Amino acid sequence: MATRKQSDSVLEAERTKTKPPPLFKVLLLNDDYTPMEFVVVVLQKFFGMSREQSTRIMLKVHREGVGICGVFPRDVAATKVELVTGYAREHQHPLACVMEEI
Ligand code: TYC
Repeated sequence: MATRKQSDSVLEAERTKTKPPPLFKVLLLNDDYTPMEFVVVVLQKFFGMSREQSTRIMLKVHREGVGICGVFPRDVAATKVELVTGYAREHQHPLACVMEEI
């Protein structure tokens, strides 16, 4: 039927306009107090990195002030930030972990 066909194509046009879900970078920030070894362990424990990759990222943050731990959907990124921040506070370190939309 002509009417149904028309409304179907309107729905289709609206559907194809929906945006993909946003992605977020999770970043570590440098500070003067958190031990290097602690940051390396955080990257291994919460981001599944090898010892070698963790050390590379930790040194990049130490030298440049900031580094990317990974890119995730909003909920996953927010959970990583919470877990890393909680773990750092439990160990009395000021390590800062934040998320930023791409
Ligand atoms: N700058 C710290 C130190 O010299 C090490 C460090 C690296 C801290 C990365 C935080 O995100 C960080 N002990």
